[in-house]
Amino acid sequence: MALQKLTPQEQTDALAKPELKGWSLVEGREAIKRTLTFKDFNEAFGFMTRVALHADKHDHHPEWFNVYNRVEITLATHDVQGLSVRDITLATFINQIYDK
Ligand code: HBI
Repeated sequence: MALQKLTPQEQTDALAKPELKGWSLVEGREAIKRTLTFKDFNEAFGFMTRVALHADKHDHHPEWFNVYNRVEITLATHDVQGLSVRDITLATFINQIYDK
């Protein structure tokens, strides 16, 4: 079964779930975003390292920006030019380690 693009309803339903707390749709793009803040750069980069290793293992990579203790993350699936279940799964993982 090929990777499917999420419908608008599926996007809305996914974002309403508690496991996706803090995530929202990007204006004008089929993507989701969340901004995370940490105690300092060391904590932020340690988080990014954990996410990076997980992303590479699952072959699904974030688009992100980091300055000091702030990490801005955007998730989308290039292969479907939109959102897929992979983005929901990665966002859930990110929340699990951030919201600990
Ligand atoms: N990461 N976010 C994201 N979206 C993709 O479509 C994607 C990826 N990482 C690797 C990947 N696709 C590969 O499967 C193909 O591009 C080769």
